[in-house]
Amino acid sequence: MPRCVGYLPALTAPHESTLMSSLPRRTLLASAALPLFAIATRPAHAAEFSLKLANNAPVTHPQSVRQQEAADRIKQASGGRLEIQLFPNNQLGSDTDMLSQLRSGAIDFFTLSGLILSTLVPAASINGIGFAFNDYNTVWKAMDGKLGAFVRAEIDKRGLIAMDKMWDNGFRQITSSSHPIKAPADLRGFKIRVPVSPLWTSMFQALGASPISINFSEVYSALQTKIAEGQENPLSLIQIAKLYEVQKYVSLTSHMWDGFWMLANKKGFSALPPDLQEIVTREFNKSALDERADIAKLNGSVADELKAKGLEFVEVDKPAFRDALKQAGFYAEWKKKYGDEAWAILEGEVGTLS
Ligand code: X2X
Repeated sequence: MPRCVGYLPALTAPHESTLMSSLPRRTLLASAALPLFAIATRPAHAAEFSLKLANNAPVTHPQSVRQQEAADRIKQASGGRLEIQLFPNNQLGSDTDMLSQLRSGAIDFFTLSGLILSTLVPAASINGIGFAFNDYNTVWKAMDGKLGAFVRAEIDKRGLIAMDKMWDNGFRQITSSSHPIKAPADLRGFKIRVPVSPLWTSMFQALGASPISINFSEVYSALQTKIAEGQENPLSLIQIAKLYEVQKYVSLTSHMWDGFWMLANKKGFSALPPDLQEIVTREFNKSALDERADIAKLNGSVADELKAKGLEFVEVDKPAFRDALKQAGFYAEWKKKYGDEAWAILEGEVGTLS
């Protein structure tokens, strides 16, 4: 208090009038200077557009690595005007959460499995039909060709944009912690985690299993705590996400091929100047091809690495799984769901299925 009293009289000292008269000008100067100050302190290279890209893949997965590279090239090619920040590994939530965020515009780009996207765009799961694809040549011919174009047009109707080139996830294989899966009978009552998608649930029900829908963000812990006995994913992901730590056996069923669409919120993407849209499209498509090559390379070595980690590889009666699906009416049911046009495009690429 005494210090305060001592201070205040100084302001009301004889030279008070000088001080007071100078105040309004100083205040004026200060307020006028504020916006200038704000501009001056903005980072020199602040981008004109700052967008968010999210995925469910571990940071070391080729998907995340190649997406970061795309973001770096986009920044460079746009002269720093467009900055894309990558949020990998479910940092922004589960696939289900991120799909909502993409639709609301909270995130701008998101890579999502076509099968999970089918909760919004039913036709988008079509590439996951059991045993439709035998090899990568057929996959890329279809997804870079008529089947992919058909699905992208369906995605477009739902307020999202899918870039031309799909990213590889891979041919999916069944893992188990309880017993080896050799034939469909081994799946009876098997508690298998599947991603959130009607096609996945339907397929494993048709095979006699007890599928449980769980987002990828929860898979490791679901397996660890035995909420699920098994799951199915490509070998590359089983390795990168360390699922071998909580699983004992892997069966090379290759029961479906799964890939990721690079999705954009249509409203947000269309608001970008055309030259930036072109850069983004070009660089994401380029990185998708790089990522496909990475996975192809990984596929050559990953089985040995998984064996070395202690995962036991199981011989399977693959045709028996396909026959079981047929007998359960799986193909007939899904042909009806997709409709004749879509089914004809699929069969045009892979041959007769039903
Ligand atoms: O959720 C999965 O299993 C994953 C990572 O393969 C997909 O994104 C479909």
